[in-house]
Amino acid sequence: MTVEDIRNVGIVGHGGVGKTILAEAMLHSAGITNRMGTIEDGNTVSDFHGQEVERQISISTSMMHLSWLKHKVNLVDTPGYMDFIGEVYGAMHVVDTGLIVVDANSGIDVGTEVVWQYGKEHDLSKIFVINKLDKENTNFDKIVEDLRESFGPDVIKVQFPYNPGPGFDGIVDLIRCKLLRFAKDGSGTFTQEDVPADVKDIFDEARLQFMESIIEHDEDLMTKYVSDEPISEEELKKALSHAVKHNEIYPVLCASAKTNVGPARILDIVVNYGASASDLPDVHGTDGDGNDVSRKCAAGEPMSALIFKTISEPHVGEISFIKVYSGTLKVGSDVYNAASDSTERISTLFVLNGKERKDTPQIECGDMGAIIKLRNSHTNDTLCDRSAPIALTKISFPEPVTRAALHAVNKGDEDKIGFGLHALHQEDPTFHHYYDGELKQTIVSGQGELQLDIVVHRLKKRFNVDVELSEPKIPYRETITKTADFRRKYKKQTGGRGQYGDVHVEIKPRERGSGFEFIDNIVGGVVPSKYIPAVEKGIRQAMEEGALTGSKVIDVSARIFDGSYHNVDSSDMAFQIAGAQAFKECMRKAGAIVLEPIYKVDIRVPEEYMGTVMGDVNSRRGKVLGMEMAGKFQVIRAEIPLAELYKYSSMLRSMTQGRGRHHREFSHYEPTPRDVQSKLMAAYSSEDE
Ligand SMILES: Nc1nc2c(ncn2[C@@H]2O[C@H](COP(=O)(O)OP(=O)(O)OP(=O)(O)O)[C@@H](O)[C@H]2O)c(=O)[nH]1
Ligand SMILES: [Mg+2]
Repeated sequence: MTVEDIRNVGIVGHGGVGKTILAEAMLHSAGITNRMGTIEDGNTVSDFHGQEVERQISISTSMMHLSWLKHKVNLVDTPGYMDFIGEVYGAMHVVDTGLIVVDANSGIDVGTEVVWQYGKEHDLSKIFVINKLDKENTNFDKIVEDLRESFGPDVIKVQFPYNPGPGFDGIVDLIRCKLLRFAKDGSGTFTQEDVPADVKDIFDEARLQFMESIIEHDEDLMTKYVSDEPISEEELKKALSHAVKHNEIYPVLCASAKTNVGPARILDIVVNYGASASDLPDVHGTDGDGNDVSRKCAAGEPMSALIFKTISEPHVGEISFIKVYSGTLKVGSDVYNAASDSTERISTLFVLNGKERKDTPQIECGDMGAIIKLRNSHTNDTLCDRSAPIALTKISFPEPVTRAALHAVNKGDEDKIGFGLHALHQEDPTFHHYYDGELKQTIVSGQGELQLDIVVHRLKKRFNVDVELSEPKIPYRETITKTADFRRKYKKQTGGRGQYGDVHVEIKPRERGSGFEFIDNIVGGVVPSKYIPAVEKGIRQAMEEGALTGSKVIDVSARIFDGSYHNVDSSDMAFQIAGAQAFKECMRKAGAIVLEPIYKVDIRVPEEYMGTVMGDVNSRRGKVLGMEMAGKFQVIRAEIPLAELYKYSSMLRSMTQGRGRHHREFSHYEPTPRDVQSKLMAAYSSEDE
């Protein structure tokens, strides 16, 4: 196989639209399997992990491959749940075509938008598949209209269903100008008939629109068209292929994956019109000195390959999924990883069909596969020729939208947990963990609660440790509302040398977000300048633990303007203590309040859920800042206290039947309402006792 004969196809889209079953149908059509598995029986090629079978959703990207019309097609089935969006971004980073699957009942969903957007930013060639056309109440034309409205007029209908609904078996194909009639036995084969008379008018109109869209994207054809010269089918097909490969036209195709109506023809179109890696621009990266370098997808180039995903399998260890971008990756070779500055011996290469692995001696550029037992290489690392080092452009992963505190169930497991968390982060860079010294908790964060649950499950299964998740503490702050001053004379006379430090300190509120300011207003050396840093240090120490809730004090200015010292007894220590105590006393008089972190939250939901979601934002003490339409969605921009955002992504999912999505970002600190402050103070004083 040369690179032109390979198609790397990512199957992407909203949750539950039928991506895994579409892959299943394609594998069956290509003779890879004897029969199609089902989600309900948990026996699909792609969803083979225990948790996938149990929960009946995809969690992990799977790789499969088949041969079609003398081409090799690599299928990369991705999860649709937003919790696993990192998997999708990884896959979309390396494939050449994105098959965006849309449910014929629900149409465009937040997941459709997300993958469209990512594909658009990365210049990925895209084909839409409207699936589940065997269901009642579908409206193919309306969905195509919505797609064009949301994603532009270059979305074009290349097929339409002849008899959608139960019994669906006919697709009118605007390339072949035929009705394709699919076998009822689920084999995926089809025969051709003339376009039936009852849809002839619809066909004529659709075909004209289809032709015109292609012609618009090709100057030569355009010239011919306006001067009424004939355009051959061959010319039209060539122009279509060029436009699809170069991301200028986005065909819409039909399927009922479950009954295997359509997938075979989708494969035809992917092979005949879809991009191979050689159609894409050269890939970029940086060399050892940080200079921009590029690689052509050609056999003669130095080898480069990107690890876009890692999984860990019992009895096997780490499996790294890769795409080779240039040159050839060979078993027995030594490759270089610039990120870890290490050399790895390639002992085994695989091609995969779900969990089934087959050894292969080499993987050519433009092809994909897997490596086992790399020691120092992780997701997003590049493997390359040592003589031509390159770190390819990395997959950019989204910021976390959920956080939780993680605790060991059994004492003494902390080291094992730390090790496990680190390994899980290297596998899945959208999962983060750190120990928060302020909150004294291990905080884990990611793209959703389900992702965090899976982490807990993996820690148990692979690292044999029990952990629990709970609501994490909130990093509250304290500040003051009034100016106050206090003079503290710290004096101790013990046997030998005594202690003496005397400071008069004034504190003032500062603007929110402006931080701490220390002012030295001592005149005439009443406190010698050598002790001033100790006073500041004492104040800063006192600010670490405010009096109300033990939280950090922020946005205060502290000014020392008077005091005294003792020739023998004064010391840094004495002034530090005096400074800290003076500050604490000032705080008591300065109308201290508790501040809480407020997050800026963007919530995207289909319009029908807007009322529910807005009501819920209000009940979370949120402030709605604005609303706008974005395609089919309403975007609500709000500010919500972090304390009210625990498990928000799950709540939003259940409020919107999985059709809402949110982003969050820290905004600022704000005073807590009085009742919240009282509760926090009560909790702190009982904790103190
Ligand atoms: N009627 C009908 N049901 C389908 C079709 N394709 C898939 N389904 C069903 O839809 C459900 C979800 O299918 P999956 O293939 O798991 O969907 P998915 O997009 O892979 O889901 P995630 O990976 O979890 O996002 C299953 O119950 C399938 O049997 C179809 O063409 N017609
Ligand atoms: Mg799936």
